[in-house]
Amino acid sequence: MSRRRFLSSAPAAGAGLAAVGSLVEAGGRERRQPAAALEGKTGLRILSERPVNAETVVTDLDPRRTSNDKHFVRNNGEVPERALSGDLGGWVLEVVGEVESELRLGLDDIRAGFENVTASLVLECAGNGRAAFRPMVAGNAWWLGAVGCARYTGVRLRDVLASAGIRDTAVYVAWYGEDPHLSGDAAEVPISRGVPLSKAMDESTLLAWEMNGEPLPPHHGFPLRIVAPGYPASASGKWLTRLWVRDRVHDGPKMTGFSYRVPRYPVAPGADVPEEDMQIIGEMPVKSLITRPATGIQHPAVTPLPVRGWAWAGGGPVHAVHVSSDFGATWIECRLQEPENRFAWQRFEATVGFDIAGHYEIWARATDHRGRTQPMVVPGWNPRGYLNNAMHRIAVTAV
Ligand SMILES: Nc1nc2c(c(=O)[nH]1)N[C@H]1C(S)=C(S)[C@@H](COP(=O)(O)O)O[C@H]1N2
Ligand SMILES: [Mo]
Repeated sequence: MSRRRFLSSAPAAGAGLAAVGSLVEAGGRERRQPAAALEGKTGLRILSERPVNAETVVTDLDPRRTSNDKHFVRNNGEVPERALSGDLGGWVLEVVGEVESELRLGLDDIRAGFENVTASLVLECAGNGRAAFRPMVAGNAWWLGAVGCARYTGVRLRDVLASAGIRDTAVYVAWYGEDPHLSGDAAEVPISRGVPLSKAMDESTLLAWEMNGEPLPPHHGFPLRIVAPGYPASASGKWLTRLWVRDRVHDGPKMTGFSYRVPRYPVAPGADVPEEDMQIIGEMPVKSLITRPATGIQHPAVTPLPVRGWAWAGGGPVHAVHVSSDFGATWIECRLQEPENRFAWQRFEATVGFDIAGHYEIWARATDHRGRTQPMVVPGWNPRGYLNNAMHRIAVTAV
């Protein structure tokens, strides 16, 4: 049976999940399915195969660093031929626009020309958690797993920009990649986003060629990508060919309209928001995930249960994480580790106990350095379902 037939005979990815009204993760309902388009990937939950969109199962996010085979994939177009073949021939990165001297750099020029940096960095799709919005919204029905923390090696974007010489007129740094548009029309660009100059100049914003010690895998942007941690992962351009330093906010495909933008003011669920009232998403909100235990487990009521996971925030370190095993009536402060480096996620751990056998939920709630915590319910409905940082809840049966 062909891959296409196999997939079309399967139920729509995410359909079962989207039907789950509760925020409790649907234990046992996960669909893990191999697909030829996801070679090099194992056990991801596939949302679509063309373009490839696949998320990580939450318990697979337990290791400190998300491995290349488990990291979520969010593609807007096709994977470029070059990324599949690994052929660098003819590849250059152009740096153009509001710079003193435009650059054309090969990968060796970049590696040898600037200080090399290695850091563990969280990338989270702004649409992570979209499946829980009601009314439902269009787009990939990400549940919890469109996030990962991998170790990237590259150079600082700011060093490359500085070598080109940034003009006073520069306000935004836009990128273009070589991923073909799904239409097959070479003139069309699937996505071209960017970051404000201040974010481009942040020491943690990288041009990376390595992910967890290996060349960037085909799905993750070979040969070079931006990693702009803290911002929606859509800002982190893959398969780079060109950086365009701009004198205005970039207006490439998926920068404008409703893409990666939210209303400037809180709107009612289902509201019809005028396009001019939408603004670009910047720093991602504080969030956490319980990676152990798995939701749905049975656990002896007399034995304390260790709980752990990761917490992160787009604007700085996480200040505290609390867990509750009584629907939020009482909270325990977790042990919280320092991040491995800026924009790496932070390990939290706690031990919860159960008085009597029965059904429990464990909730986790992180607080950022400004004192903002995760909401208990799905926050701020918006037309495309971005920025759902509701607390993660898992179910445990104490027996
Ligand atoms: N060239 C290019 N860059 C891209 C994309 C894309 O489709 N093409 N998708 C963006 C989006 S929406 C996300 S969430 C991240 C996903 O990165 P990952 O697939 O490595 O997890 O890449 C971003 N960079
Ligand atoms: Mo994304």
